[in-house]
Amino acid sequence: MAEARSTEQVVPEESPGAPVTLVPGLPGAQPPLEPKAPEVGPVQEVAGGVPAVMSSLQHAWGEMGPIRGTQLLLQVNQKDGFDCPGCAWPDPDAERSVAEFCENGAKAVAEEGTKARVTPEFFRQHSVAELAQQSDLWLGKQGRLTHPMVLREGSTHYEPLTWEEAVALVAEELNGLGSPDEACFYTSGRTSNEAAFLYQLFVRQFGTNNLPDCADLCHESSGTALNEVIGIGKGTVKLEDFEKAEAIFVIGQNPGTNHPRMLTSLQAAARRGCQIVSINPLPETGLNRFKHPQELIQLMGPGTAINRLWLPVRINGDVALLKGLGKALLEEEAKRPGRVLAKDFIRERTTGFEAYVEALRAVSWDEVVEQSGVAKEQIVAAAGILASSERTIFCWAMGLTQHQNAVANIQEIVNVALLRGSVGKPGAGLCPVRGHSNVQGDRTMGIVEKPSPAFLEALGREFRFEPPRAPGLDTVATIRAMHEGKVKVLFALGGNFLSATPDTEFTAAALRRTRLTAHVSTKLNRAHLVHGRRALILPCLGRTERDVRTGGEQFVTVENSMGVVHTSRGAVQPASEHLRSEPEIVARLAQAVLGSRSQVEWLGLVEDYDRIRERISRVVPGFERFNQRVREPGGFYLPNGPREGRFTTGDSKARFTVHPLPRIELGPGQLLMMTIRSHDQYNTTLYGLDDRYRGIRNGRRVVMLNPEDMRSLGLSEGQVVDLTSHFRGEKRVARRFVVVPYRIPRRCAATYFPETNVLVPIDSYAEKSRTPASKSVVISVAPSEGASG
Ligand SMILES: Nc1nc2c(c(=O)[nH]1)N[C@H]1C(S)=C(S)[C@@H](COP(=O)(O)OP(=O)(O)OC[C@H]3O[C@@H](n4cnc5c(=O)[nH]c(N)nc54)[C@H](O)[C@@H]3O)O[C@H]1N2
Ligand SMILES: Nc1nc2c(c(=O)[nH]1)N[C@H]1C(S)=C(S)[C@@H](COP(=O)(O)OP(=O)(O)OC[C@H]3O[C@@H](n4cnc5c(=O)[nH]c(N)nc54)[C@H](O)[C@@H]3O)O[C@H]1N2
Ligand SMILES: [Mo]
Repeated sequence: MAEARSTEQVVPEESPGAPVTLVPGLPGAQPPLEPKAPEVGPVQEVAGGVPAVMSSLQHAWGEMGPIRGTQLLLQVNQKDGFDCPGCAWPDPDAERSVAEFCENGAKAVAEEGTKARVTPEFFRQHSVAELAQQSDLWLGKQGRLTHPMVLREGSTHYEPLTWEEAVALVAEELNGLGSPDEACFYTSGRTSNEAAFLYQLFVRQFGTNNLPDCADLCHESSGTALNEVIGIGKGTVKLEDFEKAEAIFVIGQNPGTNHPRMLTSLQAAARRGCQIVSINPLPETGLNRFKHPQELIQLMGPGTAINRLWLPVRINGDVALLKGLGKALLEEEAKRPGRVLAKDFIRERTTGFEAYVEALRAVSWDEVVEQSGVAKEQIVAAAGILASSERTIFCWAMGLTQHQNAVANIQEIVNVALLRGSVGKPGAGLCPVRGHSNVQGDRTMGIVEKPSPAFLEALGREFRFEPPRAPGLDTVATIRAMHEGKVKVLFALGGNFLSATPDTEFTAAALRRTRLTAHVSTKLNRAHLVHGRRALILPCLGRTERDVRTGGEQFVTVENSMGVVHTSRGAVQPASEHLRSEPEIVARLAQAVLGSRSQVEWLGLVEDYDRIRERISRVVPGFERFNQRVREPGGFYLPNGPREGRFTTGDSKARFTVHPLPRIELGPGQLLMMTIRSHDQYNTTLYGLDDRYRGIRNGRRVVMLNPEDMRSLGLSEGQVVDLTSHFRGEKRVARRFVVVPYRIPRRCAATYFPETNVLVPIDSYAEKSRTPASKSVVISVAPSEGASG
């Protein structure tokens, strides 16, 4: 790599809100510095409650007005309404309340339903360079995109163009490539099943499997891990299992902020005596106490205690901790033979038990305690809860999937679950809690760079073509290939490719080397401002909006975190008459790019989405009679062998696996940093600048540190520091973060994404799943250069 790897930001002294840029003359790729230091107050003890209600209404009414705001909120997650564009947490199968949303769902709806508009006039007034100086919050608050826009070569401003011109431009670039593999087609997880299915069909007919997606940055580690050991890359529980569980482990997940509706299930469980254990470096508020914003009586009282036990694991200490749980269960079994391990289950339904036990014996308690940072008594207490529970659910999210040893993390959870026979029976199982509302469905529809031969076979048969067999590029590989000039066109169906991916300056340089970057988007974001030789913004309908075709008013379908496929139907007028639905955009593109090379009736398919679903039903297993079944209220469950007690591995057995204890060497003064979400963001979209539960307001450039570490590093509260990441001799710097003392284990640090993505090295990713290790960044902290405090 000849590339200069320092990401030192050029910051003019006199203006703290100034753009951050590496390359003079080019717009900054990172969010600008903040004009003021954030305010830091006490951590909140209770999640939900009146503040959550107030915040929901503030966002909904503020962006949409009281009438439209209320109208939209009443449609969220109703059986005939639209699927919340927030998270992928499922809706109850049976009765739903009139208000089936949460504070952060309300924010997500407000963000899309806003009355503000980004029009051609807006782009005439603001150059790309000017826009790049604005904060992410400001960019989002400008409102919904209304027209297709193009940034021509050498131009400073986006200009409007017609859909015909836009589609022709993409066709010209794609058809001008030396090979179809010189283009990559990214997907973000809000894309519906119908759009995703057409999109992958188009891409494969074009001739490549280059389908990177946001799952690569997210739960890919879970999919890879589970596929290997239970035979399906998805979770095994249903929502109703939460009503039967005797214990629930919540590992590396912050549901109070990212899946608030999960707190409803956890609260109900806690009230009937289910024991909830959280494994997390931080004492996340949602796992502490919860007042349901929809229960008026609750709002007065102290709320429900959620956690029975909190294990403050060190960042990436989970393999050690989970091995500790395994050891404690074995020791308990030795004391009470036949009472702890699920002997019959292990003998009949699993392989690899002996090797696993042997490996556990080879690890000492000292190592477990040292590496996990958790005392033996606490681990034994958690094992006690496991041993006394006949039905245990294990939930996890990004705290486990974004490490170099992420696949091992998840397989160690499976090991512990198998010891107790806790997979494939009611009230028990494995529950990777997904992020984007249809990220799981997109994968099911074939958005994957390494498709199975069976899938390609079925696709080729149905559409009478020969799909490409060579594996395509995932997200990290796409960035590398653009950087090396091998990929020349990046097309993105949703998302924010610049700010969601690791190594911001490296990714920016990669994007700038392309011939075309094109984004199908609802809102303006930084990926529109760091672009190829030409750039396109293609504005689309959102979930909340009516989608009327010649075949009548349409709905789309999505798959939630628990494998339920259901409908989503828009409720309000589109933000602009120039918006097109995602399926239509894909169809028009395919028509223009493929022309007579494709036999597919592209434009006919999108006049009535039943036609797309009909084709899906003939290609994707589990979607038989799709159109009929999805019209049943609440939708239908996809088949899931392990859930039904049938492991779909080659030998029908679940696998115990053995993993070494990971060792991340920290040099003197170095810390391990996780990049996490605040309460006021949806990935790269900022709803506001507060992280209410963690007591941080009006700013995001903070670094949370243990007070003891602050002392030993000579840092004080409120001090302005620079963060440097260290990876294989490379250094990356992010400037001007404010030190916040926090209850976090020693030698650990927490910052918000995407501000610190600049520190996540492009080559630091999980083994096998290649998910960026954005929760294991080795950093050092030093007083900011040129900062007076
Ligand atoms: N409001 C809102 N909702 C969202 C999102 C959003 O941005 N905003 N994003 C959506 C998406 S795409 C996703 S994937 C999910 C993300 O949902 P989460 O996974 O909850 O998101 P993060 O903020 O990344 O939180 C990770 C949690 O893991 C902990 N953690 C970090 N490192 C470790 C570790 O090494 N071990 C353990 N045990 N814990 C660790 C952190 O302290 C934090 O509590 O949420 C979805 N829902
Ligand atoms: N450092 C660090 N990096 C991370 C993470 C982390 O924890 N730490 N988390 C990772 C995770 S889990 C994920 S999932 C990724 C997220 O990565 P992405 O999915 O790429 O990013 P988002 O911020 O969710 O995308 C927001 C944009 O999507 C567009 N959008 C919104 N709704 C729609 C729609 O209905 N249709 C279309 N076409 N566009 C729409 C809007 O224009 C908006 O600006 O980020 C990852 N990056
Ligand atoms: Mo995600």
